[in-house]
Amino acid sequence: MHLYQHQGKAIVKHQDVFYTSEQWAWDAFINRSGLHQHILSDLQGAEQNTDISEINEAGAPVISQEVWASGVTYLRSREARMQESKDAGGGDFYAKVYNAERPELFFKSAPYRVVGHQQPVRIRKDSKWNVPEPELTLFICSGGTIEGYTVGNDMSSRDIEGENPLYLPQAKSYDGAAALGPCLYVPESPIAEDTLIQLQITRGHSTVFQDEIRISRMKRKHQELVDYLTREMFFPSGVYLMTGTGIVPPDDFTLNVGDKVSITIEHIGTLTNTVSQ
Ligand code: DO4
Ligand code: MG
Repeated sequence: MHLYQHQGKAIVKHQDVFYTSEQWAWDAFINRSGLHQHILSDLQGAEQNTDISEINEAGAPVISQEVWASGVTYLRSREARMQESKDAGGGDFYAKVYNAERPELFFKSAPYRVVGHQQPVRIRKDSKWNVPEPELTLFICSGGTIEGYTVGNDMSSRDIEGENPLYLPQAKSYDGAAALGPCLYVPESPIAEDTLIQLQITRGHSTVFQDEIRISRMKRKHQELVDYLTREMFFPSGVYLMTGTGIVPPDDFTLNVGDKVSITIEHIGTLTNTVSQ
């Protein structure tokens, strides 16, 4: 089933039927262990709705949830970071974290900075080298279990990140740097290991970059990332965790204002954002 956030309430799409209820305040509705089963029982008393116009106005599937992110979980990300930071002597850090037991986890966004499907993502005015990072994003409830998935874009300023690894928070966190959507996918069992992630960047009428990768290429298990994230932190309304990128455009590529970034993850949907400044 797919959950859309509209004006703070959840709309459920299940077997091509939409369900709504005034009772379904987003934070409380999604923050339950065994969410899929809970929703199946909620649907019994809910109103069926054939008017799907509200879906087009759905916001990011976030009200009070922080967004965290994982780094260097795919070989391609390790290679790209080593290359961009080699002059700063930062390359070794990325090789080490790729192989270390402890993953790289960083704070990506407060909920009020997250943008949804069809809203603009931003590139920083003080950066000249920017890329989107298409990432499967986990939803973990306050009990610490993975309850759903969404599509994430971890917008990144590669020149700032490459200048010094200590600049990572500035390369990763700014207004419009985190996009999530278009919905929260809540399956009965964990998402398939061969799930495909696709990225397409269009400029005017041309595709200027596209690539794809399966989540089976990720070095770490989802549960491993979640265990580290929740070791010493409690998230009262649950939390989103981006799982890292396996797609990085070549080093001569940077996003331009006006580019359209579309990220599709099988079973979930497509998150599309236009780049602004
Ligand atoms: O270590 C820097 C950031 C890594 C990252 O965002 C990724 O691998 O997706
Ligand atoms: Mg990333």
